[in-house]
Amino acid sequence: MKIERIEWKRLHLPLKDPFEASFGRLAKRDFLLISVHSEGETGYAESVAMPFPYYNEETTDTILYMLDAIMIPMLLKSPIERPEDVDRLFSSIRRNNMAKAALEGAVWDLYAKQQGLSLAHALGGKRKEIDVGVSVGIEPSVEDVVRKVEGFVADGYKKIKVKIKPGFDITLIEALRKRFGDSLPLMADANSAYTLDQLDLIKELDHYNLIMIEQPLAHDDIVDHARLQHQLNTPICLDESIHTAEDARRAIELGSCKIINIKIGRVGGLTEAKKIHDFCQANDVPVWCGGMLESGVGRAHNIAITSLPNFTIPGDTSASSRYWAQDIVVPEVDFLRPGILAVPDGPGIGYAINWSAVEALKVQEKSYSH
Ligand code: OSB
Ligand code: MG
Repeated sequence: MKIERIEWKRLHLPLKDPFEASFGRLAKRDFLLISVHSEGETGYAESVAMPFPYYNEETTDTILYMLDAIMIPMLLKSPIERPEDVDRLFSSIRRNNMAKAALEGAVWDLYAKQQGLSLAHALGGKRKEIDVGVSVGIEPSVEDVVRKVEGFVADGYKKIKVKIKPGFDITLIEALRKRFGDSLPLMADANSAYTLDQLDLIKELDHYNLIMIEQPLAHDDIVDHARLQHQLNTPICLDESIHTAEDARRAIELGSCKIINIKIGRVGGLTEAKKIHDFCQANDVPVWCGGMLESGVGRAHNIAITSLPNFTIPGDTSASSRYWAQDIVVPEVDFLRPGILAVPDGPGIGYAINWSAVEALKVQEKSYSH
C-alpha cells in the first residue's frame, strides 16, 4: 500500500458532564482525528492522550509534535505492506505510545478496508457482539455517584467501574453495595492514588466482592503491586503499568495482577494490543478493553479489538450518549440490546465520519503528502 496523504484535525469535543479521576478533571476532549489515504481508501483513528500529563506522560501537544516532526515524515517515506510494518517502523522510537497508536490504528483501518474486511475480522476477532460496562467518575458526594450509577444500571451496562481516591473509597463502595446489593458487577479504579502505606485501607476493599481493583499503586510499579496482590483476595488489574507485551509478561510472572486492562493507545497500537491479548490468553489471564473517553472513532477501534476471544470481561466502551451530546461518527455507538454493542461487519472500523460535526469541532488541521 502506498500511503499518499496523511492528515490530522484537532477537535475539541465537549463532555456532557466533567469527568473526574484521582489524576484530575476533564470538561472536554482535545484530540486528533487522523486520516491516512491510499489508493482511494482512507483509514481513521484518533489520539487518546489527555490534555495534561497526569494519566501518562503524553499530551495532545506532545503527540502533535511527534507526528509532525518525526512519525509522519518517517511513515510517508517508508514502504508499508501491512499495519505490523508501522509497528516495526516506530519500534526504534522510545515510548510515545499514544502517538504511535494514532498512526498505526489509522493504517489498520485502511488495510482492513483495502482487504474488504472489518477491522475486527482483520485482527482475528470472531465475536459479533460484545458486553460493555461504564466508567463512573468522582463526584462532589457519594450520593451523586450513587445517582449516576442508578442511571447506568437502568441502561443495562454489564459492569460498573467507579473511580476512587483516598477519602472517596470505602464509603462509596459501601453505599453502592447497600443500594444495589452484592450481585452488581462492580469494580474500582484508583489510577495510582495509593501506596503500600495504606495497605490496611486497601485490604478493607476486599470485603465488598469487587470484580477487581484497577491500578491501586504507582503508575510505574509492578513490585509493590505483587506484594499487594499476595495479601489481597480481590484480583488486581493493571492499567498504567502495562505498555508492552513484555511488561505484561513481567507483571504476570511476578504475580502483580490477575487481570490486564488493554488500552490500544497506552500500548502503542493494535499490533501490540493483540500481542498482549495473545500472551494473556496463553497464560489464563483475562483481559478487557479500557477507554480514554474516545469519540466514536476510538470506540470503534476498541470494539474491534474486544472481538478477540480473551476479552472476557466487559470493558469501558460505553455508548456515544454516555459522554457526547453529538458524536463524530454515523451511526453513533449505541446498544444493540442493553449493555451490548454489535461488532460492525462492514469494511474497516464500520462507522462513517460525520464531517459536518468534525468541521464544527475543528480548531486546527494539517495535511502531509509525499
Ligand atoms: O484509568 O481507565 C482509566 C479515562 C481517562 C484516563 C484514564 C481512564 C479513564 C476512564 C474512562 O476510566 C473510560 C472511558 O469511559 O473511556
Ligand atoms: Mg484505569
